[in-house]
Amino acid sequence: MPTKTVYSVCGMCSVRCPIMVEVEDDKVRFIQGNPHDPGMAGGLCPRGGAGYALLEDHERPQYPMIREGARGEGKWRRATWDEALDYVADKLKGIIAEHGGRSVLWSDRGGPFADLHKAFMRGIGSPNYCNHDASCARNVLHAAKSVMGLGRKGVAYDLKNAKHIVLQTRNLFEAINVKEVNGALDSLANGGKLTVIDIRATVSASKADNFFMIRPGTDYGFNLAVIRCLLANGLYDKAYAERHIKDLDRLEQFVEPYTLEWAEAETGVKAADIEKFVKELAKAAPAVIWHPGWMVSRYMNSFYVSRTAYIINALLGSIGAKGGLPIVNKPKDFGRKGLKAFADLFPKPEDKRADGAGWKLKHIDAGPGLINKAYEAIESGDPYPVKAYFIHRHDPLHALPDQARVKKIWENLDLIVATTFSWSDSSWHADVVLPMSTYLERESPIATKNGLKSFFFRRSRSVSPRYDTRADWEILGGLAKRLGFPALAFETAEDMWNYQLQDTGVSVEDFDATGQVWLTDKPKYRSVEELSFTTPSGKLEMICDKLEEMGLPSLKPYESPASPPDGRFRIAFGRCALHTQGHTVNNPVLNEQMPINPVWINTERAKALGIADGDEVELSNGSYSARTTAFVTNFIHPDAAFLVHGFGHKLPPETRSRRGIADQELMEGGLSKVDPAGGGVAMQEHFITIAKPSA
Ligand SMILES: Nc1nc2c(c(=O)[nH]1)N[C@H]1C(S)=C(S)[C@@H](COP(=O)(O)OP(=O)(O)OC[C@H]3O[C@@H](n4cnc5c(=O)[nH]c(N)nc54)[C@H](O)[C@@H]3O)O[C@H]1N2
Ligand SMILES: Nc1nc2c(c(=O)[nH]1)N[C@H]1C(S)=C(S)[C@@H](COP(=O)(O)OP(=O)(O)OC[C@H]3O[C@@H](n4cnc5c(=O)[nH]c(N)nc54)[C@H](O)[C@@H]3O)O[C@H]1N2
Ligand code: SF4
Ligand SMILES: [Mo]
Repeated sequence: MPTKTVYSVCGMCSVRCPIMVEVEDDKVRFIQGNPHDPGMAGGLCPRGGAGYALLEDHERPQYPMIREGARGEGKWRRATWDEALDYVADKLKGIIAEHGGRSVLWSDRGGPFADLHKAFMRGIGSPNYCNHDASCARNVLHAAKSVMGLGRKGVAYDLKNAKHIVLQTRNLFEAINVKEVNGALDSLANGGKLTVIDIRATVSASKADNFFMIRPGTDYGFNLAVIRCLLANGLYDKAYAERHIKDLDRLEQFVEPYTLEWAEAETGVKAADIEKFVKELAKAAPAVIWHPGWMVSRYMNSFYVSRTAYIINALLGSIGAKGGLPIVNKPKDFGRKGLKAFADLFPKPEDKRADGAGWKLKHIDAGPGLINKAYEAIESGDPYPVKAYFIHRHDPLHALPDQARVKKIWENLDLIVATTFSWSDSSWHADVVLPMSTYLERESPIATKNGLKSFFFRRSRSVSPRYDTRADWEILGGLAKRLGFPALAFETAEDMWNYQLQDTGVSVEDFDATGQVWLTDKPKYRSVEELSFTTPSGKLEMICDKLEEMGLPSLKPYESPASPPDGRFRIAFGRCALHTQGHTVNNPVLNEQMPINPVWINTERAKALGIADGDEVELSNGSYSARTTAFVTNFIHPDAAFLVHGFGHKLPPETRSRRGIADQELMEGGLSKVDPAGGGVAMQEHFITIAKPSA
């Protein structure tokens, strides 16, 4: 029998599902989805279930460490927490005295707990808080803003009530968010349709009514043809468009050349199939979700793929609609007060951001900026020197292309501090490693999940730390105290939570029963009449002035992507259900189930190269090559070579994760290939060879 049931929050990926942890004698016995949350239905994904193996893994950083040898050499000195925090604080004080608070850069993985990190940066006096998103969803965010004014999280995906879900560059059933999976399954069970547009057949495709295997990089052309088909055939929602869409006539003129026949030649999807599909959409409207994508740092025009996805949703009247993309509610929409932000403790720094977001790059959201652009500032010293870097829950050396170039850029830094709970290329290359307790051994700040219904949720400590590790609020509090802004140093987790909860009418004890506090019983939808958008015109904008002012077209003429030259393949990548990015490959339970990432190759292409399923193959971009096994299949487009991201680790402390290929290593010069409108790094603009190794 468990002696304790703890309601908490999963930390095996950035989704952060609510969980229930059964604990006996300070050991985790079982983890499941929080049964009190209707969206979870008690379920969990395989990675969430494997959390206990992370907790007990001795191959993770166990105590604070200070570098002794050269960066990345792996010579460390064990330090006490006081020593390590004093070391970081002293170094920082020197750097700040010489270059100012603005010379400190931070990057993390974003998410609901980032308020604490932003406050820490404000305490230091730096505007340079960045997250990982330039290599994830920045193009989607900027596309959303360019059409709706709202960010991508300003609308929800009402999957459960959708009558037709379109997944374009989105593998919902393997790139998992448990509640989204459950919502989509509910839709399918109720007769909803699913269309998948992908370069390969995924688990999502296996459940689809329509699966379109598209030529890699042609999605923008596909979408333009869909828009033309909707408009030319009067299949769009005219009353909605009249009320909410601005410059529809300019859109209509622009899409004129993009016929279905043109799209067939360009994308490889039959004109008649696209037409049938568009008619199905019009029939299901407005309960349609055309997913604008999640990981779309892929092409130089990925921003326009997402932007046209939002435009299609607008034409179907699904932005704001039940079963479509309803507007997300915040606590104030339910007459409630939100959490008090830690960032409110300190004034907003006046300096401009080093990455240029919001001023040099006026169309780029200043919030978390662009980490790759911040690196350019480290390199050039323009607009000012950047000398210290906190890498928190982020592995940029693995998440961005051009590892060698990034390391070179980092040579300009006087201090690199990594806070992490598992080893990563980046923490191995740091000057100081501050090991964090895993999510099962620490509390986090209370966070808000906004949606059709909003709620607060709390991560509690399930068990005591196995090693000499600390929670992030303890680490940052320790530094804040030493750096002279003790307001961020909370003595206990309760003190931190009480700060956040002031004036909300909610108390810390209210979380004890289920880990969550819902701010309403009923979901709130807005009627078509009630909808308004935060664009300058208050409408959904087909022409976005902010882009135009930067010399970037709102409606960009389509350019055909290059086909792979000289028998090469276009590199493509994505997720699998068993791993999270680069940080679960060494997890003993998950590694046992999937220790390597085979490369997907089309059967005909493989045959021509003499490659059989399961053969060892060598992938090369000319200057870098690595080996893995081949997965030969009809279910991938002949132009593409697909790898699950996250493999190919070479770190000494990790013994299980050496197999497979690091896809990012094959993207030479990739740090500078960036979608100019959306800011996302364009990681699939690279070609590689595949061959049987000669020896
Ligand atoms: N080539 C290529 N590049 C990619 C991708 C790809 O598919 N291919 N995917 C992109 C995408 S979608 C993303 S989101 C990024 C992800 O990039 P990252 O955010 O860098 O990836 P992760 O491996 O999830 O996490 C990085 C580190 O954070 C640590 N960590 C995880 N959780 C916590 C925590 O709660 N606290 C602390 N302190 N540390 C933690 C882990 O130990 C890990 O070392 O990579 C992007 N880059
Ligand atoms: N299990 C698991 N779940 C996760 C994560 C994880 O690491 N593991 N990470 C989380 C994170 S950080 C993110 S960002 C999301 C990512 O969620 P998704 O973006 O849905 O996941 P991906 O697998 O990166 O990419 C989706 C699909 O895009 C396809 N694709 C590649 N090129 C093209 C193209 O040119 N056109 C089209 N139409 N499709 C293409 C790939 O084949 C892939 O199936 O997943 C989240 N959930
Ligand atoms: S999707 Fe899986 S790994 Fe991610 S938070 Fe949810 S249960 Fe954990
Ligand atoms: Mo991501």
